[in-house]
Amino acid sequence: MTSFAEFIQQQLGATDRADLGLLLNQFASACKSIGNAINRAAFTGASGVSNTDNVQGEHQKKLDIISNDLMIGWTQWGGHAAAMVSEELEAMYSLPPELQRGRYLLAFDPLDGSSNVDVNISVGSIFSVLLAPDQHRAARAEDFLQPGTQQVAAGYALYGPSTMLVLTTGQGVNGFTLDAATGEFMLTHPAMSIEPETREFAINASNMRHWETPVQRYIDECLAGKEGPRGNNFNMRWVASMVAEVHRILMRGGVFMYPRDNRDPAKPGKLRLLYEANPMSFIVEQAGGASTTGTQRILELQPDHIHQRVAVMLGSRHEIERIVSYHRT
Ligand code: P6P
Repeated sequence: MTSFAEFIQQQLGATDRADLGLLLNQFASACKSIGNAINRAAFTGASGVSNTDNVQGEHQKKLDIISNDLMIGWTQWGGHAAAMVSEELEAMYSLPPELQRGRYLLAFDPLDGSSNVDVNISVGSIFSVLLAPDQHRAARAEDFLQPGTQQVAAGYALYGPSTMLVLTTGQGVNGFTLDAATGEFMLTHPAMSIEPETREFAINASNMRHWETPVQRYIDECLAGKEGPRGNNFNMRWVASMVAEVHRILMRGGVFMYPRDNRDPAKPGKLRLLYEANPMSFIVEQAGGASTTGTQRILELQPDHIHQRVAVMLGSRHEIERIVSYHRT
């Protein structure tokens, strides 16, 4: 069975992006450390909340901060990172001056779904990699404001019943499972692809009264079941952990929706574009799925802020096409 390091060597070793392969190995090490910190939190006192909020105004868990520190610590030393953006940091993270900078911009959510971590429900880490536009100068925050189509790699770790790493470098999607006996991520899910059809959707139904009409119509039709216009019964899931939802969709199809709602017209959605929507959209499209705001392909959006939020509807292509058609009528 192929290890993550062997796979990266095969996929990138003989290309002009061997340095990206080294960086991805550092991401893999960071995810192993984060998974270990989560698994041992009950013994180390790392459970529970810190007394701080992040830029999103969310109460930070101690593990949010620990995961952020681990993600930075593992990736900043290798000489491949130009700068970083994290859900947990308001400003762009510039590398300490004594460290060698590389050509890759890293954007990540170090612990996604962390509201689940203290109740032992799956959480994850999400990362996105872009090329720095000018490698002859220190990176600036505006360098991160590239459409998702510019990503050179994206991936997530899922800390669930098993710890997995799922990755794309633009050549399909591959899944790796951590072998605790060796500490290696092993290629267990090659060439992952999303079923174009599905009868399963994921949305936080408690927000129903705030949804816009096309979303309300789509969900109502799913809920109407066999007797309704879809002529089929549908199933619903909501884990409140995007990584877990996207992984389920990769494994058995489905639709994940976090639409904009009419509570705050200035707020186009909850999820963040640079380190949640874009990496997950890259992965989903590489696996044959689709990802939209309802009216625009997410990967084509031009970001205007490093913590910009966006509506997200992604998954099985035929269902996403239906949702987009409802936004046109
Ligand atoms: P809600 C986690 O905070 C997250 O960013 C995603 O992982 C998840 O899908 C969503 O928010 C959950 O949001 O409003 O249901 O708690």
